[in-house]
Parts: sequence; structure tokens; C-alpha cells
Amino acid sequence: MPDRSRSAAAFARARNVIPGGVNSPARAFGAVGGTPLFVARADGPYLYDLDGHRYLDFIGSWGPMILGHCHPAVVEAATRAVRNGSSYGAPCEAETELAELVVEAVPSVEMVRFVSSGTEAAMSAIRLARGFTGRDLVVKFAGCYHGHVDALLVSAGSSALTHGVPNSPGVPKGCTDDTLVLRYNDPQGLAELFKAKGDKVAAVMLEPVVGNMGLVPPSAEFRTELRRLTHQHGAVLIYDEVMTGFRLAYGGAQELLGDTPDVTAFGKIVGGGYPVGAFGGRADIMKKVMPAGPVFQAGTLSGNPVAMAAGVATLKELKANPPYRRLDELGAMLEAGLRAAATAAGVPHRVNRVGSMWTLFFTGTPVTDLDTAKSSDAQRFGRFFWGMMDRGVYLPCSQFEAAFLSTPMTEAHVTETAAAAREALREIAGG
Ligand code: KE4
Repeated sequence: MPDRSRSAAAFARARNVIPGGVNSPARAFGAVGGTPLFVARADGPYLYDLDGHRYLDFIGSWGPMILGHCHPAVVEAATRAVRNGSSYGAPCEAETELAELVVEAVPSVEMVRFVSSGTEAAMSAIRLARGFTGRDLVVKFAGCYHGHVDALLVSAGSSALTHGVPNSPGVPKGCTDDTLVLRYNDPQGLAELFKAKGDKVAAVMLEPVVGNMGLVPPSAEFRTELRRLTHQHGAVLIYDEVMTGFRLAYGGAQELLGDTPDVTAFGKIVGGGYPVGAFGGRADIMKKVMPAGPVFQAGTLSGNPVAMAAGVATLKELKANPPYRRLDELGAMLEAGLRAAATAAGVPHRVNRVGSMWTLFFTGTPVTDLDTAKSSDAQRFGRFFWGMMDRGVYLPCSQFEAAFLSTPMTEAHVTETAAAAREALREIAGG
């Protein structure tokens, strides 16, 4: 077991002044035990912790770092921007340049507004859909995560039509009374809801390919019903592409799947590792956003010039050298290696993957929704996590997260990872 005493000391110090010692619970290792690594620096596909250990990074800041860490073009763009001032509170052309790149990349997006996080993007998209339709009801799916939006922090529902129940203290029941929760990949549940309440639904929001249950792809029938029923009832279809945007294709999951939502939320990659979120879509809807229209939305650091410069550099690199085919090939190679390792260890498993996003579930059941994702052996996942960590492979610290490949990764990295998995799985199978 490598010595990680500097991280442990840093964690103890942090917990004196930061709740739980972290600025986001996703980083807290609660699901896998032990103390989180404190990162000293990152470069290319690697993270380096305070104790000097190097890790192959399959989190990539939970998605943004598709180009790996410290990509020269992004470093150069952000550094140049910093020297011209860090924030103006007034418009600058970098905002328009990034908006033009997003509009060009995603045909369903005719206009876009920048914010500072994926949560803000999802929250604003919901408010916009309610303002545009004059309706209150919002439909989400159990296991999909859209940031810490009060209205969307609701318990995982079943396939029955379920009124959301807040799953965090501090969220008043009134905030979630108009949130309906369905089972993902359940076209029947969707049809029942729209039959009962379709004319009251402002929006349906989903992750078009889910990362937040672990990786769960949508069925074609589910996607077809989503688009048909929202069209039929005048509800706004919102794709939350905070994680999948510019990740699964340059035009996001909607390009890969051939879908056309009405509004899309973005985050992560669009800021190149800097705090950027965005929401965009049909011009007739987006023109309702203040000051063009009456739906309020604002932000001090929205369109921040440094973040915009990093986003522009990132999208220009992805546009000029699309990595998606190669990331998919590397992903397929890794998927095969993980399946072979789990089979050799005699461990029940499912590997769900779309492009460079993947999850190894410890269950023999196909994982298609939250209930089946929860059938995975979380204890076994925790042992696997640490077995890989001790072999220099940094995986998401929860069964219910997707892992990500990045462009600096090579076939050799995938071979190393599969070999580490073979050893780690053999170890836990015996354990
Ligand atoms: P942020 O507010 O964290 O930028 O974005 C919220 C969000 C919205 N929509 C989707 C599909 C997301 O995946 C996220 C954030 N993802 C998590 C990881 N699953 C971020 C990690 C964290 O919370 O620290």
C-alpha cells in the first residue's frame, strides 16, 4: 500500500475549515472508504498526488478534461487571457466566439447563454421552459443528476408516476411538488404520465446518455417516445449534456444518437476545465431569456473572459482534430480488457460504454435504469477501486459515476489498465 500520508494530513487540515474537507461530496471517497487524494498537479493523462504518486486519470475532473490536463493550446489561451484582465462584468468578443462555436457544433442550438456551472445551466433551462410554456410540471428520471437544483433534488422514483420527494434537508416540499420522477428507459411510464398530465408538463429533462447512475445508454424506443410525446403535448424536451456535450461527439450525444431536443444544457468540456455552463436551443425559446425576453437569468462571472478563452481553445482543438473515433476504439479495447479480466476472475459484471464513457458494474443483471444499477455489489466496487488505485489507476470513487478516457491516453495505457484490473479483480474475487 503506497504511503499517502501527505494527502491524509492535508485532508485532516481541510476538514477543520471545509465541510467534510472537500468542496464537492463527489470527491469525498464516502462510497469507497479511505481518505481522498490531494492532487499536487496534473499533466496529460496523469494526476500526481502530494506524496508524489502518479495515477492514470479516468475521472478527468468528472468529464471536462477530454484533452487531458495542461493541453498546450488551452494553457496558452487561458494565460494570454489572464494578462488582459480576469473579469470585466461587461461583454467581450470571446463570449460571442464561444457561442458561435457552440451554435455551429450543435444544430438544435440556435442561441446560447453562458453561466458558470452545469447546475446553473440546468436550473436556468427549467425556469426558461416553465416561462416559455406557462406550465409548472417538470419530469425527470430516477438516477439522472442535473446538479444541485432544488427542484431536481428529488428521490429516485419508480416507474409509477411519482411526485418528487426532496432527498436533501433544506429543500422545501413546495420546491419539488411540481417535479415528477419516472424510471429511465421506461417508455410505458412516460406514456402513462403524458396521458394523465401531458398538457400540464413544462419540460422533460434527462441525460441523453446517463453518466450519473454509472453509464446507462438510452433505448431507441425511449428516445422516440420522449420526442413524440413532448412534441404532441407542447412540452420542452431538455437534454442535459453537461457531461456528454462535446464528449460523445463534437455535437454531443444528440449528434451521436440523431436526436433534436428543444433545449440543451452544457458544462464541463465547454469551459475546458474552467467554470462554464451554458443553456441553448430553439431561438423562439431562447428569446424569452432576459433582456431579450421576460425570463430572468443573470451571473457576475457568466462569460468570464479567461473561461471563454479556455473553452474556445478546447472546442477549436476538438473541431480541428476530432478524437471521437479514436476514443471509441480505445474505449472498445478497454471494455474488452475489463470483460476478460472479470470473466477470468469469475466475478459477475456488466460493462456499459458509449464512446469514451464507461462503467464496470459488479452485477450479472443488464444495467438499464437506477434499480438495476443498484443491483451492483458496491462493496466489491470499493475493493476494486482501491486495488486499481494502488496500481496507479484513478477511477471514479463511486459505482454510480462514469469513467472517462482522454486524448493523451494510448493503447499502452489501456493495456496497463486492463492488466491492473486483472490483478485487482483476481484479488477481490478471492477476498
Ligand atoms: P456542475 O454544477 O457540477 O458543474 O454540473 C452539474 C451537473 C449537471 N448535469 C450533469 C449531467 C452532471 O453530470 C453534472 C455534474 N456531474 C458531477 C459528476 N457526476 C460533477 C461532480 C461533482 O458534483 O463534484
